[in-house]
Amino acid sequence: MKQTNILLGALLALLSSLIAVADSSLVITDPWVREAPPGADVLAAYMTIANPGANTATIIALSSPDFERIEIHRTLVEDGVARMVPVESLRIAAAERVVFEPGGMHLMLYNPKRQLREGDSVLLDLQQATAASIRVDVPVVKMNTDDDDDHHHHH
Ligand SMILES: [Cu+2]
Repeated sequence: MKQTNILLGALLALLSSLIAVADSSLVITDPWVREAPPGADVLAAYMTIANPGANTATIIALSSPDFERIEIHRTLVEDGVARMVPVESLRIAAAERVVFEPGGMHLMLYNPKRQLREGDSVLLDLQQATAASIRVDVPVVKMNTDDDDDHHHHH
């Protein structure tokens, strides 16, 4: 009987360590999609993605039932001119976080399949290289035009 308990304890310890390794979930905070004028064929989304795990996480693709295509963009300023550069895959080191914000990194959402207004929400799926994909429910928010620092944002 005592032998059985020891085995059971060892098995439980093994299981919990396996679960700890498999749990490499990213933590998404403050996600929002910026409301665009009616008929816009591209919208931008912002969020903070933190990696509380012990391993580097890599986002290899994003998709959404509400958009045809999603790209990760970095904003580069060269000679005073801002331009957007697609990022093929996004690596987030252990205990690091990546901030997507107006004027910086952002998600580019192409060809919305419905009109999106403030108060709506969209689903985004973040596909990871070595972990399950993450589904995020993202509200559509109207950005205050007074602090519009995103005027370069034309395609
Ligand atoms: Cu962009």
